[in-house]
Amino acid sequence: MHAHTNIVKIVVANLSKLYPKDMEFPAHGVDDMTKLSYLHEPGVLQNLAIRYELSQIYTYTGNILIAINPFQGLPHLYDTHAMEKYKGAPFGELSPHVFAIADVAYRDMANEGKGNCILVSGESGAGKTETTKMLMRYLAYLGGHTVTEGRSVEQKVLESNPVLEAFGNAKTVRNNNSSRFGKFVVIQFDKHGRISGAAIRTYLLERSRVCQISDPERNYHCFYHLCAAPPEEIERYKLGNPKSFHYLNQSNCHELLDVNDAQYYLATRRAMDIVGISEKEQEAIFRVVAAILHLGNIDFAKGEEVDSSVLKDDKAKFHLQMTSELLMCDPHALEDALCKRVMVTPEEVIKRSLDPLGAAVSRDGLAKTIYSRLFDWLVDKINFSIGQDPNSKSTIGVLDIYGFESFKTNSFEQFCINFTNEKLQQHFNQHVFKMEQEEYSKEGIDWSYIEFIDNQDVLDLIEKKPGGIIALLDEACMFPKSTHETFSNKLYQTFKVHKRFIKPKLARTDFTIAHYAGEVQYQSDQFIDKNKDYVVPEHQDLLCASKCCFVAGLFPLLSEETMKSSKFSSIGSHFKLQLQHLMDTLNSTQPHYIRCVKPNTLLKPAIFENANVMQQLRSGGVLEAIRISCAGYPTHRTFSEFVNRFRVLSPEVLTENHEEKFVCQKILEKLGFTGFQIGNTKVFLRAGQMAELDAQRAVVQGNAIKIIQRRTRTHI
Ligand code: AOV
Ligand code: MG
Repeated sequence: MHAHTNIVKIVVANLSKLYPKDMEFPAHGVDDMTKLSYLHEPGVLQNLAIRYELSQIYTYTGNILIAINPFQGLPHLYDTHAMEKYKGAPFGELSPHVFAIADVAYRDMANEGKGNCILVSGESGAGKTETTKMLMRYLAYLGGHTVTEGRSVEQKVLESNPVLEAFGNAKTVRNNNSSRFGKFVVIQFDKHGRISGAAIRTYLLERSRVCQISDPERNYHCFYHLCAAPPEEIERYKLGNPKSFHYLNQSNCHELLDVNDAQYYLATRRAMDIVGISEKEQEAIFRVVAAILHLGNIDFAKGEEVDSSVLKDDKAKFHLQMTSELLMCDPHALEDALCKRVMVTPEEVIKRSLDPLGAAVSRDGLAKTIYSRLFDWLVDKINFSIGQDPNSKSTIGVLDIYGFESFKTNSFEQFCINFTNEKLQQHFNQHVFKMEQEEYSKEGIDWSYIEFIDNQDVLDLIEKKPGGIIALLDEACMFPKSTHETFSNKLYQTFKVHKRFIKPKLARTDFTIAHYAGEVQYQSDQFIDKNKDYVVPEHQDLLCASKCCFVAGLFPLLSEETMKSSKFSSIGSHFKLQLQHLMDTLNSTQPHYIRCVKPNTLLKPAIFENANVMQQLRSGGVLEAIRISCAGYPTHRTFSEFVNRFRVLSPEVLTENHEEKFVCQKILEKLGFTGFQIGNTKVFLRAGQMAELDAQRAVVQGNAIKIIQRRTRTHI
């Protein structure tokens, strides 16, 4: 076919699938979706795609920021110059940016003395953690100190990130630096708007990764960092190539492209210095990390007695020796703790042997416990070192959780991660749709209801008490004869007709949940084990007796009572409670939302996969959010808040001693605003109007200051 041949292609389409093209669509797209003349999926998608091609990764939807992962460094976007520009700039005046969101949160916090929070959501690899770090950097810039000696609070807050990432992030199929824990950082400010403290709360670290990884994922970064440490350290800890350790060589991926583990090791140590972890503590931390690697190499073989186990060979003996040296505990006691179990019967105490498989499970359990205690220690230490300000009422919380995940095999960890995302999605729904529209009707303003997809039914399925999946799992854990088969059958029976629960065809123990972001099929075989929060008493005794006070400190002596009570403690229920506390905290603050979008699954720059992006926008309720921002009133203020803030714009209205409601109306009319509504107790403003009012207020106040200055000068 010749290139110049005109090809006429006829496409037959259903009329309902045709959307009008916006003829006035600007070549560069629009920076706020509410400015689109037609609101439909193709238009929204096209706008994002055009902007992404021009490296405009941020776009507003009213007050919500959509951030599309650039998968490449854009340093100019985040440098000091950019921070200076955004400081105090009216919202919407400059191009959309994370800094603008942080700036609004900071000003709301300062003006109204209220708690604010910034919630960053999106699927795994969408850019939540990077976005959170930018937010924290900007808040540190706004509320920072000039410190002459020692470390400032904000430096410690910022440097907590690399430390926690080294120990809590890992490469997964979805993201090379995937957060395997949730994090909520509350930054506290004094009455001058200066950072006066901070508190870091973390949520459920993925423990199984410590001893079980699959290709091409990696274990936690810190293990590889340590294997790339300077030679003296390698020699001291008898480390070497990651390939020689069972906990690392289950996957063939040991190195990451563009990541130099040796440099990261040094950077982590430096960050530890800054957050206030002493040299001695750092030595102990990495000694424990090394011990875990050696522990993983202790292999077992069948012993002479039936169902018993012994160390497999000389190699296993060497690693046992190394582990006990590094943890400073008795090697025989360590061997016993791994290979034997103490059984207490009413008559006597018997030591029972474990078979090689049982011993390996015991070993892995020990590794997971040590690691998660180490992680908790780090968080406590950082919090202690940063310090909290008990008097601060002005706070900004920044939430960075693990994003929605769906892998080939999904276990209890994915279940908890996706449960977290459901909770956050519900918070978004509640604020953006439910509460917003309830407020409209309560205040009696003109409004026609906008529908959205409520995910309350998924949450009921997971967390309802009694009868939800977590409750049924707890029951299964308490009943000694349960297996994953009985647990799965119970689920199948209970949720036979649940809209969000599916028994996959051919599956015998798998179950599928229709999450807000898509269906995920879970393998139930390890749910029961993984839900039990249990430390083997022999492990506890062993490490509590360690001669290293750091190690012993990770395993404090338990009270008689806790020792005796064999009541099982449920990870799922505990996690549910933690999330509930988090939601309570969030509900008492003013939220700001950032929705991160992952443009492609290749993790590469400049590739924008339409269907993929559309799916994320749809499931996150972005289109409905645009609709509500276009038609709705994103800003509400009580009459007195409004009058206090904007009286300067029209002082003459006040002199006439009118009702506040009337004053609000007058101020807005005088300035030529239209489209706002006056409710029963509040003023409702359209998108952008608040920023416009603030800008005018700044001008008037600026002039007033100039006049005062001029007057003072003439007096002199
Ligand atoms: P996530 O936090 O949302 O995933 P990250 O924030 O770790 O995702 O982002 C994944 C990767 O995308 C980063 O390592 C960067 O390489 C790149 N990236 C993200 N945002 C930016 C940005 N603004 N500029 C440049 N590169 C960026 V997870 O924690 O897996 O849910 O659990
Ligand atoms: Mg992350």
